[in-house]
Amino acid sequence: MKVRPDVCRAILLTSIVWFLIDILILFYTLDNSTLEPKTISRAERLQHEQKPVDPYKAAVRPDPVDPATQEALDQLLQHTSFQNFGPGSNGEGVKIDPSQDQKMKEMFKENQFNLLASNMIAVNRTLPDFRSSKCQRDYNTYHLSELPTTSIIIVFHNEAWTTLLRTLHSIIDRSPRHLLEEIIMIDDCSDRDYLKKPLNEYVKRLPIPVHIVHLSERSGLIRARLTGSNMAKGKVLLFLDAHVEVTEGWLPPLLDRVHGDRKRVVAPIIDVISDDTFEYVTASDTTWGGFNWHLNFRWYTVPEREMARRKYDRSSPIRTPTIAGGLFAVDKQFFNDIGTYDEGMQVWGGENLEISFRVWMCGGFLEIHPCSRVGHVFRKQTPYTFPGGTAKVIHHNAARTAEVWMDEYKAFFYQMVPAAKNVDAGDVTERRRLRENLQCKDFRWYLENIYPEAPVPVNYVSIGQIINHGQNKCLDTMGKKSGETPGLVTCHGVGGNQAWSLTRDGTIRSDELCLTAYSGYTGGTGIKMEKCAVKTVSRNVFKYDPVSRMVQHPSTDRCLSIKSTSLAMDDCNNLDPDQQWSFANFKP
Ligand SMILES: [Mn+2]
Repeated sequence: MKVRPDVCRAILLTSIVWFLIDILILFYTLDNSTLEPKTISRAERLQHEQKPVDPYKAAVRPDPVDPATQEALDQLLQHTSFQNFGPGSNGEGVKIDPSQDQKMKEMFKENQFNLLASNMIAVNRTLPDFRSSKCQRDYNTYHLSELPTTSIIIVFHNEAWTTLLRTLHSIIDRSPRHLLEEIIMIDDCSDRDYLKKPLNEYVKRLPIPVHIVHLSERSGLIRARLTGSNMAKGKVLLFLDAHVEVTEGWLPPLLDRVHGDRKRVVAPIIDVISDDTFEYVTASDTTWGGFNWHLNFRWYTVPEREMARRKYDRSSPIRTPTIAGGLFAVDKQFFNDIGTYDEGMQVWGGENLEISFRVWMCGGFLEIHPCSRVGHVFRKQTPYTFPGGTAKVIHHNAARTAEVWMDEYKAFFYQMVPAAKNVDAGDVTERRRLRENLQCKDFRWYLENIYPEAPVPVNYVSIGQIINHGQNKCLDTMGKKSGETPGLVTCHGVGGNQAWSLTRDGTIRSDELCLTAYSGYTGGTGIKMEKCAVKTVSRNVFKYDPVSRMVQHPSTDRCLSIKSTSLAMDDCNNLDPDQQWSFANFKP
C-alpha cells in the first residue's frame, strides 16, 4: 500500500505537537515536585502504590555504569527496605524471632550492633517529631531563606550499608533542601566492597550533591574530617557520625545559632538508637558534657547555675563545657581560624576535649541546642582495631590535650592515668604556638568561668597519695564505687587508685568520688566514698592541720583514723600515729 505524503506530514505534525505537550507536562510536574517536595509524603505515596519501591530509582542519571557494579548494587537494593511503614517505623524497635538468634549473633559482630535488625528496617523509616511545643513554635521564627548553607561531613570506616543509607536518607528527608550545599563522605580506608563503586553509584540517585572520597590509607577521624572540610563549599561545616538519624526540624536551630555568632560551635541533643533493637529513645534535655580526671568525656546533669542563666527555658541553648565530638556545626572560617584539629592526634578519641577546651579558651562558645535532636547508635565497644593498641592511642591523644591546654591541672590526668606518662605525646610546639598566637585564656579561667563543677578542682592544696603514718600505708579507692569504703594498702607512688586531692574547700577527692563521714545507725560515725556533690556539703568537708597532721571532720568533731586495719572515724587524739596523715605535693 502506498501512503500519500500529506498523510505522512499530518501524522508527523500531530506526533510533534503531542510530544511537545508531553514535555510541557513533564516540566510542570518536575518543577512542582522540586518546589513542593512535601505535598505528598513518601509514606502516602507508598501506601497508594502498596508495594515497596525505591523512591529514587526514577532519578537515576543515564551515566554508563559498568555491569558488575550495577549488578552488585541491584543485589544490595534487593535486601534494602524502603517500606517506611514496615518494621521499625515511627522509631520503634525490632525484635528478632528466636529462630534467627544464631544469625543475629553472627551479624552483630560485624559492626557491634544488631545488623539483622537494622537490615529489616527501612532506610527511610519514619520517626516521631520529638520537639517540645516551644521548640516547634520557635522554628517558625527562623528566617530559613537567610540561614547559611551547610556542608555535611561524614567519615566512615566499614560502616554497615543500611545504617549508612539511613543516615543519608534522614538528612535528605528532614532538612530544607536549600540549606544543604552537599554531603561529603570520607571513606577512611574501608575494606568492604559495597562501600566502593556500588555506594558511589547509589548516591548519584540522591537529589542533593554527594561527594565520596575513598582514602587509600587509614587516616583516622581527624585527618579524614580535615579532608572533608578542605573540600567543603558550604559556609557551615556540619560533622556527623555515619550511623545516625536526624529528626524533624533538626538543622535550622543549629544554623541559626552559628549564623547569629560565628564563634558558636553548636551540637544537637544526641538521642539513643538502641544497638540491640534500633528503637529511637530520646535523651535528657538537661544533660551537658564534662570530663573526669581520666580525660574521658562524660555526660552530667546541667547544674542549677546554667538552668538559671537560661531563665529555665528548656528550649534555650545550653552552654556546655565540652561536646561529645561526633556531631556538631561550626562556621568554616571560625573552624580554620582557631586551628581546626590537632593533626598530631591519631585515629580516634580525645579530639573532642581538645576542641572543647580550645573553643572556650580561645574566645568561642560551645552549645547544645535542645531543639535539634539527632539519634546515634551507641555501641558498647568499638568494632575497629586501632593500630598500636587502643590504650596507647587514647593516652597519646589525651596527653597532647593535657600538655597544650591544661597548664598545671594536667597533674590530675597524669596522677589518675600514670601509664600516659610513658607514652610519647609527640611534638606539641605548633599547638602551643597556636594557643599563644590566638591569645587564649588559661585553663584556670576555663575552670572558674565555664566549668566550676568539674571533677578537677580549681583550687587545691594537694595532688597525689595520702599516707597514714601509724600504718605507713596509703589511702586507696581499690577501684570501688560510691557507697563503699576505700582501702589502706602499701604505697606504690604511681597514682591511679592512690591519686587523691585535698581541695581548698576541704574535700578529699579521687576523681568524682569524695570521702564522706556519715553517722551510723548504731551511733558513732563511719567513712565511705560518694559522688562529690556539685555544691560542697558538710559531710564531705574535712580540716587538715599540717602540723599535727590530723584530718578532722568539723561537723562530727571526729578524726580520720584506723580501726584494726581499716579506715574509720574516731575521737580525735593527737598522740595516735594512726590519726596522722600526709598529703603528697602539699602546698597550703
Ligand atoms: Mn558513632
